[in-house]
Amino acid sequence: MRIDAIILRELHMPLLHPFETSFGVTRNRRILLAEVQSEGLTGWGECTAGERPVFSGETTDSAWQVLVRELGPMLVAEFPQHGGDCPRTFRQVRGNRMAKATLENAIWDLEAQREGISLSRLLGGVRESIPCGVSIGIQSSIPELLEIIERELATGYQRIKLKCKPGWDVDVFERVRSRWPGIMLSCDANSAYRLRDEDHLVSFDAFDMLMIEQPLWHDDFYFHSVLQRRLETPICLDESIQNRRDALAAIEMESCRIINVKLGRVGGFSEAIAVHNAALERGIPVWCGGMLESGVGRAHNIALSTLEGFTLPGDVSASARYWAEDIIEPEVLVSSEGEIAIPDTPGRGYEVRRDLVERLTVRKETIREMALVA
Ligand code: OSB
Ligand code: MG
Repeated sequence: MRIDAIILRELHMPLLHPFETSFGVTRNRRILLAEVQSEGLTGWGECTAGERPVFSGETTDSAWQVLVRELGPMLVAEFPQHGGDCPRTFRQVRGNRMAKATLENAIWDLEAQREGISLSRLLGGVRESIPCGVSIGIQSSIPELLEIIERELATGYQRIKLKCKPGWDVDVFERVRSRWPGIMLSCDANSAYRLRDEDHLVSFDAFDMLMIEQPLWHDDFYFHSVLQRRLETPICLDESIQNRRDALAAIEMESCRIINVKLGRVGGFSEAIAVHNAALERGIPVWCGGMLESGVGRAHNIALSTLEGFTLPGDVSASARYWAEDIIEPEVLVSSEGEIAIPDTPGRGYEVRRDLVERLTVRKETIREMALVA
């Protein structure tokens, strides 16, 4: 495919509710979108980097720089036939996986449109609907949290994930479990604990959770394997898994029994599929994580979640949990059974609302192939 232009945009989108994790509070998202124009078609990609380098080292600003100076020019200089060609196009650039995923995922969207099939089908998806869970941030009081859980369960969500940190853990779990003994429950520490907390973490076993997500360091496998030997509850790795080799190492070392796959964190659809395949071959269930995405990233997460190994409910939930107005049409809707139906129109399956995107845009830059000067 000839790439005619890449248009980068930064959008300011206030979250409906502040989202608090062990590393801080997010109130306003700075969403970076890439629109890739090719032969009359338009593919869209979203960068999942945060506003600050606290989940990963990348940020909206760092990704913008790398896209404008490095990845954008590399992509327009080539004629990628497939989304799967992008890792080779970008191979010179180290790291910056969220920036890379922004463009790679847009090329997959374009490819699906060119082939006239849904993105899910192009990826090899097998599901017509996907099971959904919610990730609930740290609240200022337990009663407030209980009210939110009650509402999410009434909406139909199949799994409740509680963000936790020292001081917001066992007391919270106790109250939640005594009120809802049977729900599918998990927690996510985003690396808030250390080895000295080992006995404390072992006490989480009392709450019969589906998993404990990323309790220790963001870049660790070994100490998670030491902890997993003492825990009955499966550990799920998020931050630690940056590619297929990491997944293999973590599985081999028994650092985890479940893997969270995030498109941005692993660098795009190609590597996400590779992580999924490695886990599936070894009997390790995976699920799709979320990064407070707008509709574009959400559409990609939905397509990814249709792969065979995504057997657990993901953090892929309705647009209305995050935004007063999402930038796609239709919005992402979740059924009363806690499922999202997979669209079967060509490409990502959700239209981008250009008028709204334009209104939310605070910066814009177009990358084209450099004109040859005679
Ligand atoms: O660790 O899964 C995480 C949000 C931002 C950064 C990291 C994480 C999260 C979430 C939110 O848990 C998931 C969502 O998009 O709802
Ligand atoms: Mg996580």
